[in-house]
Amino acid sequence: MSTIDTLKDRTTPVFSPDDVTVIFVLGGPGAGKGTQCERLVARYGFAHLSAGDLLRAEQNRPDSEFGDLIRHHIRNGLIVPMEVTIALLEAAMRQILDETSTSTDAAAQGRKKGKFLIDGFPRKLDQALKFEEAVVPARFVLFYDCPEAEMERRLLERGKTSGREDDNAESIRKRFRTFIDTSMPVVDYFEKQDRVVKVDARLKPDEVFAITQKEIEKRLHL
Ligand code: UP5
Ligand code: MG
Repeated sequence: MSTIDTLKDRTTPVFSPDDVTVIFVLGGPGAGKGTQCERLVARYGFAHLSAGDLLRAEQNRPDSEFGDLIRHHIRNGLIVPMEVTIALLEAAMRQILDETSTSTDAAAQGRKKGKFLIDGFPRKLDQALKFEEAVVPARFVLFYDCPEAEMERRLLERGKTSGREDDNAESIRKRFRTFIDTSMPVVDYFEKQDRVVKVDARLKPDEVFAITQKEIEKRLHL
């Protein structure tokens, strides 16, 4: 991942917000970020980049030098050093932007226009600052607000079949702690800039999506 070497010193964004629209999708573990992103992709043709999914894929890549580091952090609900995550996100964005797909379906059109949902990132303030400085500033944050008891219920239920190494009671507890201590300050940071769209994530998936659609359409003039 050559981006890692250049990221540290880079102080201007590699992508222009004129060409690339980024929405950060945040919320606690199990709040429903992935579920809602899937629907947004189907409806509006966003490209969906889940930081967690990208890290899990890198962890499982046989030649990766970061496999053990990522596994350790994910199992313990810790935040992987930002250089790794930002490099993965930037590479995935570049690949999508470079795609010369001739497909005319909505998803491909959206990807060509560079509309990205960045799911589960930034979850630490240094990541937020660096991404906006060196990759591209985000338009706003979509924040799925859900009580811990409901998130726990969902994750334990999913854990019966997901195979995710962090869907167990102990990892879930650690993920919640990190979310409160480290990730909520990111939401507060954007909130102070009036850049947070808060959605009640306790409702049924369809209801959460209806609210999400209203907010997205208003802000992006869709
Ligand atoms: N479900 C969803 N919506 C529902 C609803 N409205 N009502 C009832 N059930 C609902 O949903 C979770 C479960 O709930 C599913 O079974 C779903 O059907 C149901 P999902 O949409 O998957 O929720 P999501 O918020 O995406 O939960 P996820 O577990 O993915 O959240 P995390 O934020 O914990 O996981 P992520 O993959 O983003 O990160 C994992 C780890 O990677 C982190 O803990 C960290 O160690 C590492 N990481 C970094 O280090 N840096 C990063 O930048 C990102 C991740
Ligand atoms: Mg997810």
